[in-house]
Amino acid sequence: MSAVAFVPMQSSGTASFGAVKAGAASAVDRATLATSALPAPAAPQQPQQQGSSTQQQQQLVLAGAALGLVALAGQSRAQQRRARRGTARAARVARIRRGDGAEASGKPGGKIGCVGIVGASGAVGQEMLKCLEDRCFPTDRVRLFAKRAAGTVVKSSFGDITIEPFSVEAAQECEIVLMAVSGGFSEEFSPQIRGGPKHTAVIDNSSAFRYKDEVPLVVPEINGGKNSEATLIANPNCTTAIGAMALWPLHQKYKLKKVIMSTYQAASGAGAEGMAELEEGLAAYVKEGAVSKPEYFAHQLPFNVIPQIDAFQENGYTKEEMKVTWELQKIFGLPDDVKVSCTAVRVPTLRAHSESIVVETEEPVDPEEARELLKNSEGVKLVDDPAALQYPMPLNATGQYDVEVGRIRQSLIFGDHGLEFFLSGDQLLRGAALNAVIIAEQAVTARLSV
Ligand code: 2RA
Repeated sequence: MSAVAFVPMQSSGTASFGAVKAGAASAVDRATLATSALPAPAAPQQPQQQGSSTQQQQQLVLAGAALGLVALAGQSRAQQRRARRGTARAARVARIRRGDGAEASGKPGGKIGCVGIVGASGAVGQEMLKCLEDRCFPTDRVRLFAKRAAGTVVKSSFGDITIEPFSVEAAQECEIVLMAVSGGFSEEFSPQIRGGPKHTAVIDNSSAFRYKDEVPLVVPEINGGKNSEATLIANPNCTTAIGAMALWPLHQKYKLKKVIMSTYQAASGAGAEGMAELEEGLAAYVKEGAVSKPEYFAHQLPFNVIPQIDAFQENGYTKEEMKVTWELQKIFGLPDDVKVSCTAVRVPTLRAHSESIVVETEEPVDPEEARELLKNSEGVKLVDDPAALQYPMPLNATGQYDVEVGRIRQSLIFGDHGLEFFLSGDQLLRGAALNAVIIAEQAVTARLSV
C-alpha cells in the first residue's frame, strides 16, 4: 500500500554540491551536482589474480560489455526518471503555488513558516529536500544549511535556495529542523536547536539519541502520532526502518517471538563516498584489469561481499546488527523475551538495502493471509509472484517510497508458527529522508491542531 502525500489529519553521506556559488551564471541542477561531486578515481592496482593473458582479455571484454550494458540500462532508466521528474516537478510547483498541502489539512493557509535541513548537501540531506518537494510539504520556506556547500544556490519547487552556513540561531528560526549530520555534530547541536522562540522540533537522522529513554525513536506509521509534539525525535537506522515496515503488521496480527534477519546492504548506506568507491572500482576493473584499492570500505566491494558493517561489539555482533535488535525493541515496545538477531552484509549494489527475514510467531500464521495483510499495509508494496519471476529487488525498490516485500513462505523451521520472506527498500528514502519528512508532517499536524 502506497505511502501517501501529505495528509495531515492522518495519522546519511556527505556528498558535496560542488563549488557553484551564488551569483554564478545560474542556479544548479542537483543531480548534476551530486554526480560531479564524486571523488576522482583512485589509482588502479595491479591485477590481483594471475591467469593467461587470453583469459584475462576475455574476462575484460566480458566485464566491459556487461558494464556497458549496465550503463546503457542505467542511462535509459535515468532518462525515463528525468522525464518523469520533469512532469512531476511542474505539477508539484503548481500544487505548492496553489497551497494544496495546506488545503489537505482542512485549514486553508495551514502552513508553518520554515523547515530547515542541516547537512543539506549530503546524500540524505538532498533526499530530504526532494521528499519535501514531492510531498508538497506545507511550509512557506525551506532553509538549507551546510558547511562546504554554503553559498551554492539550489533550484527547488520552494524557489531558489542559497545554502547557508549553519548556526544555532539561524536553525532556531525554523519550526522544524531535519538533521542529516554525524552523531557527534547532532549530539552537540540538536539540544541547542530544539525549543527556543519557535518551539523548534529537531528530527535527527544520526544515532546520537536513538537509545536515550527520553527521546522517541519513531517510524511514523508505527509509533508516530503519540510522539509528534516532542522537540527532539530520533530517526531509526535505515536497516531497522525498512524491516520494520513489514514486521510491524505481522507483529500486530501474529505477535513476534523471534526475528532472524540477514541483510544485503547497498554501497549507498555508506553515503556518496561508498557509492563512488563501488562505481570507480568497477570502472578501474574494466579499464585496467584490476579493482582500485579500497579507501572507504575495509575491503574491495566490487565482486565481493563484506560481512561487517560498523564496529564489532564484545558479543561478536557488529553495531549495525545490534542497532536492529535495540531499535526494533524500542520502536515496537517488545518484551524482553522477544528475540531479534541480525547478520549485516555489505553487497556490491548501488542503492536500496535488502533483507531476508525469518520470524517465529505466537499465533499460527498462514502465508496467504500474511500476503493479504502486507498488501494492505501502509508503506509496503507486495511483490510476490514467483511464477512470473516477480519478487523484491533493490534495482526496483530504488527511488520508491514503499518497501517491496515478497518470497513469503511458511518457514521450514518454525512450521505453521513461522514465516520467511525477502524485502528491498530504498534506505535513503524509507530508511532516512522519507521517514524524517513523514515525522515532520505529523509534527506540523500537531502544531496546526493546537
Ligand atoms: C549502512 N545502515 O548501510 C548503514 C547506514 N546507516 O551503512
